[in-house]
Order: sequence, then C-alpha cells, then structure tokens
Amino acid sequence: YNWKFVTEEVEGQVQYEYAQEFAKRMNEKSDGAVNIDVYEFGGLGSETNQVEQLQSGTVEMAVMSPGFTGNMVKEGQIFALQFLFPESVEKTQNILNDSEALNTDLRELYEEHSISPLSFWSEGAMQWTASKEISEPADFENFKMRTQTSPLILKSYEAYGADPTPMSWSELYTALDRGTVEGQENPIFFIGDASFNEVQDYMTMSNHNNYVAMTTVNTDWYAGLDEEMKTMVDETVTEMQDWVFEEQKKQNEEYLETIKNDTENPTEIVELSDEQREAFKEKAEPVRDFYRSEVSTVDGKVLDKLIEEINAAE
Ligand code: 6CS
Repeated sequence: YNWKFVTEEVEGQVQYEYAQEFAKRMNEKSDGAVNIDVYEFGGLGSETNQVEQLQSGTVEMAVMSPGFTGNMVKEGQIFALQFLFPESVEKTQNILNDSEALNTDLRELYEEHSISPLSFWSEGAMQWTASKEISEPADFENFKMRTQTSPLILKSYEAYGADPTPMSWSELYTALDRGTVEGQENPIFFIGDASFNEVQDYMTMSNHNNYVAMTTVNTDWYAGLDEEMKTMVDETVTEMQDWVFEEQKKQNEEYLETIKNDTENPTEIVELSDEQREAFKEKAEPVRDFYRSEVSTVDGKVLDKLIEEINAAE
C-alpha cells in the first residue's frame, strides 16, 4: 500500500508531526506493508487546493481545517462560532472525541462531498495578534483582520465591526508586514513557528475559540479498504487523539515562552478581564442565530445537539 497524506502545515508544526507519527505507526503495525508519504504545506498548493485533491482521490488522506471548507460544507462552519467550546483545550478535546453531533451527523454531511472526517482534534486555543492593542470589541472597528476562507469566520469578525479578508497562511507573514492586514487568529505555537509575532506588536490572550483540525480520508477510497486495513486505520486514528493533545500542549507552552522572551521583536501580551471577555461574547452570541437561520442546511440541528453535548460535559 502506498498512500499520500497532505497537511496544511510544515515540518515541526503539529499537523505535519501528526501525519509523520501516523505514518510511522501504520508502517510498523502493517510490518512495512503500508507506506505513507507525508506532504508539507505548500508543495501541493493552497489549503483549498488540498481539499480538492482529497475529494478527487489524488491524495488519500489529509489534515484539513473546517475553516477552508465552509463554502461547500456549510454545517462545518460550526467551528467558526466563537466562545462556543469551553476555554479549556482538554475539555474541548474530550467533547471532540465523544460528540455524536460531530462524529456522526457532521461527518455524514462531509461525506456528501467525498470527505470522511475520521477525527476532530484541537491544535490549541486561538489568540489574536494585532498591530494595536485589542481588548474590547470597539478596537476591532474597521480593523483589517486576516481569516481562513469560510464565510462564517468573516461574519464572526464583522460582528465586532472588523473588516476581514480571507487568505492562505502562506501569504500572511508578508501581508502583516506590509499592513495589507493588521491582525490574525491562531494557536500560539503557530504564531511563533510562522514568526507572525515578528510583524505584530500585540497578542491578546483571547481564547475566543479552539483551533480544530480534522483527520480526513477520501470517502470512496476508505470504503474500498479491506476490513483489516480499515480497522488498523481506525485504531491508529483513535490512538493519535491523545498523542496530538500532548503535542499541541507542549508546542503551545514552549512557543508562549519563545514569544515572551523575544526581545528583538517584543510582543505585548494583553490579558482580558472577565468583563472584557464578556463584551466579546455578547457580540459573538447572535452569530449562532445567523448560523441556524442562514448557514445551516438542517435548521441548526447539528449545532443544537453539539450545544447539548457541551452543556452535559461542563
Ligand atoms: O491560519 C491558518 O490558515 C493555518 N493555521 C493553522 C494552525 N494550521 C494550518 C492553517 O492553514
């Protein structure tokens, strides 16, 4: 067996290291029968190109961010809703592992587009970096914010009064440097590894959302696997949930120190008070109704079920 596994990140970053570890485990378990080539981001095009490659079966496996599938799988934009999941990455990960709304209902909606998400996992809590201090919604007024391509992510920043622009992360460093955009959201490890802190002066510890990625396979290819191989894939996907939790935790902790200790390119860390966080939450809340009425193709059913699961978990 020779499979291709594409990721949206580069060597050292969580998605890429995940895919390498996955490949290693599959190779060992199959006594060398399964060889998976892991592709770094960039070699096969943009994040959106990679979605198309998985759908067509050019690649068998991909780590994919729902933030790049929103124009197609509307429901997947659920992850754009800010302050929905708990602030704790651990609690969020447990919900991602057990959620029927995601692992059954949302999965079926992706499968209509030949994408089978086998697991959902967090790459950490997201923070805002910016060219100015962001500590209340008014600071976002007309602020040029870079986002991924899902329309609901843009909508979420418009709710704060911002002026969002979707782009691939491959263009982001230069765009921040030139001021084409003034800020962005990502987990800390990614901000540090991609050096966005070099071209940003502030990082708000907003924890406004968890970054969620999916381990995906081409639906027809997966259905065609023999039972033994399918079981091996499924088991490895399950094992990897704990592995990736530890990996993101380590990387996010390490990069926070790196960013704090970078005296050459200092970044001011902005902590939000409960009141300040509440002000963002208030603005974010109505986006859920917009999701239910304008985005969802199933009357918000996946969201309502997920909210029940989140409430039960908390
Ligand atoms: O901001 C982005 O678009 C990128 N962020 C992460 C954490 N992974 C890949 C993604 O393309």
